Amino acid sequence: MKYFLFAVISTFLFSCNNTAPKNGSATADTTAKKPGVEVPSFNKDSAYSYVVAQVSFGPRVPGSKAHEKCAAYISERMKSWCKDVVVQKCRMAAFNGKLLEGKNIIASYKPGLKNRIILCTHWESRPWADHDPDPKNRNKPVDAANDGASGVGILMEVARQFSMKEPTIGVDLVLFDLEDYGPPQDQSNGADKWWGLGSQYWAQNPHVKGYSARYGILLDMVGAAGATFLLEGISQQNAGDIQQKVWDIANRIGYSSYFLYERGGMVTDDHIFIMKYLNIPVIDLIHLDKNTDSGFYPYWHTTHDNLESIDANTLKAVGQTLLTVSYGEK
Ligand code: AHN
Ligand code: ZN
Repeated sequence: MKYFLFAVISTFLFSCNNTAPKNGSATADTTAKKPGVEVPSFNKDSAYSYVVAQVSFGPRVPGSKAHEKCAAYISERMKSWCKDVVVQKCRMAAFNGKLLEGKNIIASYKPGLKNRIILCTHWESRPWADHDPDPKNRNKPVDAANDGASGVGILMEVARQFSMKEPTIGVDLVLFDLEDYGPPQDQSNGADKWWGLGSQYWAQNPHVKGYSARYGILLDMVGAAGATFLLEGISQQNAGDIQQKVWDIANRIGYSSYFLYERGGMVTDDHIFIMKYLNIPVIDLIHLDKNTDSGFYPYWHTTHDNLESIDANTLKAVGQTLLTVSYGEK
């Protein structure tokens, strides 16, 4: 677990959390019904096709043609499903002195409502596969089918579902740029600030003045075959009640093999900046694995993070859970 960084953020709220499942006998019922709430079926083939489309541009590395084309693709599709889309441009300095041009893409449903939640992920690719087992590959960019495209594919299908049936509450789908441009070696404490540059910008300059939301769910590496979502530590400390609710819903609707009630490490990710600057509790729904050196999904920051590692059934488990959470909120 040596790559986990321990963020010290003094403004975090604390909440008590009991991680025991409320119902240990979740069934394979994927109709996803809560009394009185009809939840549409998340289309996994649709989500998968959006992952394929992104990956087909090539690695979406900041500054590249693929990055520019993919931003246009995502924002055009989102505009077709949502009338309130903002493409927020930002310029951020990277750890290596480079100035990066970023685009955060925000689709807002019922923007006038104060009662709202955030569903977010990052869309761009890491420029270096610095954890590839083969040293020759470590300067190559990452396809980022999982660490990038998977979360976006899911949120695009969520947007398409919302276009057919709006949730009761407001929802912001926020696709961050410039998440994955952190320094190539493990530089332990102090390197946190070089990750999540797009979310740092948005959290300090939200697309709406005085922006707030009840809570957020961040997706990170949510498409691999056999993914395991452990209870990420910073989320547990600061948004334990949200984490419990999401895990309970996932388990209730049949996804207990993905959503494990097992504590994972603490991850420096976009959620910490939303909590720090906007004081909104956010959980990280992230593929963690205790059996890898990194603690992450086995192909994390390698050239093997490509389409072959993606399974539409994992997209379904996460997407159906997000729809059930969203339509269940009053
Ligand atoms: C660190 O490696 C410090 N954080 C991982 C955040 C991340 C990168 N998630 C996906 N890619
Ligand atoms: Zn990454």
